[in-house]
Amino acid sequence: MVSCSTKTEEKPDIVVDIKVSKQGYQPNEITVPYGKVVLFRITAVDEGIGNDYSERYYGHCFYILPPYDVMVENIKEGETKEIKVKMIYPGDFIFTCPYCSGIFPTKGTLHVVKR
Ligand SMILES: [Cu+2]
Repeated sequence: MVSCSTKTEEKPDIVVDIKVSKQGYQPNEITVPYGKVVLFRITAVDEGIGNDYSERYYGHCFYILPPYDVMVENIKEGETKEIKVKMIYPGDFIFTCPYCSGIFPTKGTLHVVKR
């Protein structure tokens, strides 16, 4: 399969733990080095948009906007989901929860810095 995704299966250089709730992301400002592989571990502290797991969407989400364009969906309350991303674009990027960012302040900034 050909993919231009920034998602990777490479070994992570750095681990970043993030909590998400209706209060937003904690931390909501994250700085990582350019060129490295970052393992993001996202824990949902509350039920987000809901805890009906028969629905298409529930819990919270972690979405880094393009050009990264990587998404972790449906993180249940109390659950931790992981994604590895190679930081191939320097600059500042928004991450958000598309499910609930219209209602709650679930938005943050990812700074990818060249050393
Ligand atoms: Cu959410």
